[in-house]
Amino acid sequence: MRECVCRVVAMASCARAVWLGLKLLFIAGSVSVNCASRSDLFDYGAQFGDQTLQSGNDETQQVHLDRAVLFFQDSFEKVYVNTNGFVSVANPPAQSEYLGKMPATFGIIAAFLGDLDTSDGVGKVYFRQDTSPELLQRIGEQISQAYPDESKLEPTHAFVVTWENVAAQGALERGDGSHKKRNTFQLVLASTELTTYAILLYPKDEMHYFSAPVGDESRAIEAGFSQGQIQGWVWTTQGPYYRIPTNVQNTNTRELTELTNSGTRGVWVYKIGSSTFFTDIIPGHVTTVVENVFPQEATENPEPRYSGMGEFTEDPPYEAETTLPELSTPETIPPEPTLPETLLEVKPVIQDQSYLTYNHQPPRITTLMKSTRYLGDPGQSTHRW
Ligand SMILES: [Ca+2]
Repeated sequence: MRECVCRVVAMASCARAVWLGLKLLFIAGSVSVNCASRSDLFDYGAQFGDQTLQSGNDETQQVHLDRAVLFFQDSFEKVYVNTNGFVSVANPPAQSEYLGKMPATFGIIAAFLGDLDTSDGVGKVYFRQDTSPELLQRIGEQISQAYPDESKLEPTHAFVVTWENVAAQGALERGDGSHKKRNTFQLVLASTELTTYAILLYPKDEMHYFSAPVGDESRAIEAGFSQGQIQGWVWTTQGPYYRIPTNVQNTNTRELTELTNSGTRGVWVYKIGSSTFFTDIIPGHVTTVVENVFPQEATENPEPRYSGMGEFTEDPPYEAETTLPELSTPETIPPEPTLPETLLEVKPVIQDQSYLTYNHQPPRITTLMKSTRYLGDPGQSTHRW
């Protein structure tokens, strides 16, 4: 009898261990699943009608838009796509004039601003205007998810720019393996008649560096919206600058892939311009992510981590990738194994006349017996019945 109970306890322990292992596996998977991946990017590439920016270290392409974009309180019918991770509303100067000098003196939407390079032809920069209903619907849903308290948005025009597998300048020549570090990210400008939004997507598994050279230094990548210089009647002033993702100075740009303001890690949504009164960038409101694989409480963005510029120079290790959520005892106990040995012990007990006297229901008795055996106390079980 005691041997049978030991076998049952061992089987239960084994099942519990397997359950814990599976839960750990799923939790680890859910952390990765809930970050944006390349498949979360909006469609791009030649098959979707994209144009390709000329390969190079500092290439710019002017694009005439079918519908003007609104940036802060101004309207622009032309934008400029550049190798170095940005779209601007004015023709940008040579990269030496603005790299490492944000906020720029010209209007710029900097998705991932640094000295990037597509000279080897491996990295590419795609862009297109798109008004297909399917794309606009998906964009509208993404924006509405970021502003749940506002009415459903229905954009009428989208400008999609994708930097695919772009390397940092100099990485191709250094020969230290850093040329294998390539980033893929995307910027979408979506407009209605009254408002323009920017969606920025940073797939975690496609982002492998967060610094780039400026002169002899390695500097952190910058991201943000800068209105540029504003010409007044008497003098020129520098317009507002909003730092992506959370407008905090010296933000660790790795947070671009880990946090969110739209409900999906690595996806950021901002209202960047309006034809009506507009004073500053308005970020999305949804900083929580609902875990989909295992039902868990939503996780909230931690307080922004501050760090000095020096920390960015060698891409410090990022601990979040190896830190898993704390495990707790599973809420659901694994199914009890079948207990043929236990049922054999029940037979003489059921024949006891005391059972008939109290008119207990057999299924309940069986359940109680099995439960008692499962707790591993054979002495109490046989004594009671
Ligand atoms: Ca460059």
